Amino acid sequence: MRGLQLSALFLLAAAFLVGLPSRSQDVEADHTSPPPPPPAEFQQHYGELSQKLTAFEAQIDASWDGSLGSGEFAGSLIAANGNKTVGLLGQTQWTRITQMLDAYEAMGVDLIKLDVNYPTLTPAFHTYLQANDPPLVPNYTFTAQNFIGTPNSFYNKLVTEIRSRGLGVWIEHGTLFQDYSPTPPGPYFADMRTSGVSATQSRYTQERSAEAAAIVSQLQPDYFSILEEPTTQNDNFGYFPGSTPLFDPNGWKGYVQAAAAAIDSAAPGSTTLIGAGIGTWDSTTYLVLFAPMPELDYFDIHVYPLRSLTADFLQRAIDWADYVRSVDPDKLMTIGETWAYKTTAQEVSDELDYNIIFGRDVYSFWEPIDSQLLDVMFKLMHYKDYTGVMPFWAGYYFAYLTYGDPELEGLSGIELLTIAGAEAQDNWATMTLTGTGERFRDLNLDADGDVYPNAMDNCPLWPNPTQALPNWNVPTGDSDCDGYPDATPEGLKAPESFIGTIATQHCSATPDIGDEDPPDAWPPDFNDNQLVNGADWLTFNSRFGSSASGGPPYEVRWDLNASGLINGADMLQLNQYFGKRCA
Ligand SMILES: [Ca+2]
Ligand SMILES: [Ca+2]
Ligand SMILES: [Ca+2]
Ligand SMILES: [Ca+2]
Repeated sequence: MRGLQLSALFLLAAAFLVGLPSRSQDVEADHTSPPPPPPAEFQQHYGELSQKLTAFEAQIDASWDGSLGSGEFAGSLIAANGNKTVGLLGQTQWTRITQMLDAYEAMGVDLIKLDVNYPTLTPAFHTYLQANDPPLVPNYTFTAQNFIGTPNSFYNKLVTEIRSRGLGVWIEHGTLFQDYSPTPPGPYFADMRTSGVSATQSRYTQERSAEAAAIVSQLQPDYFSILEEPTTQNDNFGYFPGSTPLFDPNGWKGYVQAAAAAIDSAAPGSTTLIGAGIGTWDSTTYLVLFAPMPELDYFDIHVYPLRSLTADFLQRAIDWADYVRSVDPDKLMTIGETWAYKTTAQEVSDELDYNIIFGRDVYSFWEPIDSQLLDVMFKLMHYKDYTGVMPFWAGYYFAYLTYGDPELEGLSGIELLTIAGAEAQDNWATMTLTGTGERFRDLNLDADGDVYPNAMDNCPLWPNPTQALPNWNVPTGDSDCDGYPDATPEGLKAPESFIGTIATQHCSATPDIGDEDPPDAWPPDFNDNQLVNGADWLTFNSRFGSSASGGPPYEVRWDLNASGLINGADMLQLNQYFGKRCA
């Protein structure tokens, strides 16, 4: 199904997300206002995606017990996209990369994923480029050591930088895209193919597995994906006469074995987890071949289209995890790339115009879909115990464009991506997030340290590692779950912002009476002894009947319903807490 090779082109387009000047500096990213509704042109698309995500999320909710595994989201380091090759080497790009790492750290991300593309690390490729006068940067020195091999080589330096921040490293090894790299590999691959299928396979295996060995032995990533999307690798390499691909599925299995052996030999005793995998649109032949391989610590999937007319690609993320573990119970599962692909099921089943499809992602009206995909991926990760999940199109954490903006009229998908990418770059430098970026952050940050990230914690500012609630009613908007909302009244309850208590603290620090300076933490506990009883009730006596308009002894601290009066209605609120303790 040709349409489903699209994800390869997602990678390609990512090359355009970084390092290019903004062509339209006055196009504003829409990161403050709520996203607009989908325009008529995309209502069908939006409706199908929303319906599919909602149904799948409900399916997980019905089966998952809500407990969290060890899985974590990875930040997609698009600033260092491997297709940039020599474009990665300058100081300007280094600044962008470190700014993106700064942003990820602030968003609570602990694992960074990057792609490295064959033949960027292969000396013979650089020799070929030099001998064939390619359109490269002036004064460029043709050597693979620009990228790996010394402490100042780009990838050595990058991994050192990531490690120095205490972040994990996940590297996926792919193949450069023919037409979209500043060091086009097409002629090099064509030259290789002239030696015939068998000799080409041998040389490809030797060169690429040497790169894999260098990556693992020198960079020591936590995860190394030897291979993903094998059909994309065939496309990128180009075909022999008669449309013969570089490898068939068994040939790719042989490549994975050869690369794993080269890694073992170069990095004996390495603790890097080794994986390989396929897109959920790829043939299950690969699944059956790879699942039992002892060389692989993990099986990886890419998830882009949600469904076609005949296939449910999200469901495969459940089914394939179950299948792999039925074959090898010790095998880990990862999702190396995902994003919701903005198409109808009909379009996925038909041929697609990639340039048009890419351009769709840029609009802010998709924000609820992108955010919901993140929620779904979080739940799927913990439900099926995926150890790592990387949402791919990280630029949309930082900027979207506005649909209908006249400045964007008539632009191609790639042009739209370029503009959105430049906006994103500016915004990650200043830590400006879209709603999607805020959701990603809140799915990573765990403010109260109880393992549940803020977005999935029923009490984000009260440590409750079992998610058990206190034995009183918790209104909406009550982050510390002390019974009073943070900032917006709920029923008869004034918010803590009105009462003057601490909206981020559930309970007083000690059980001693009156030993803590105001403000109090728990509204019904007036003497900060972690207990609501008659002593708290008695504090009303001297203020009873006072009003805001009449002045003292009125104090907002006792006006628990914000009525402007301190009376029986406020005292009655203590009933539901009477005799109860906070902790
Ligand atoms: Ca938490
Ligand atoms: Ca909590
Ligand atoms: Ca409080
Ligand atoms: Ca008390």
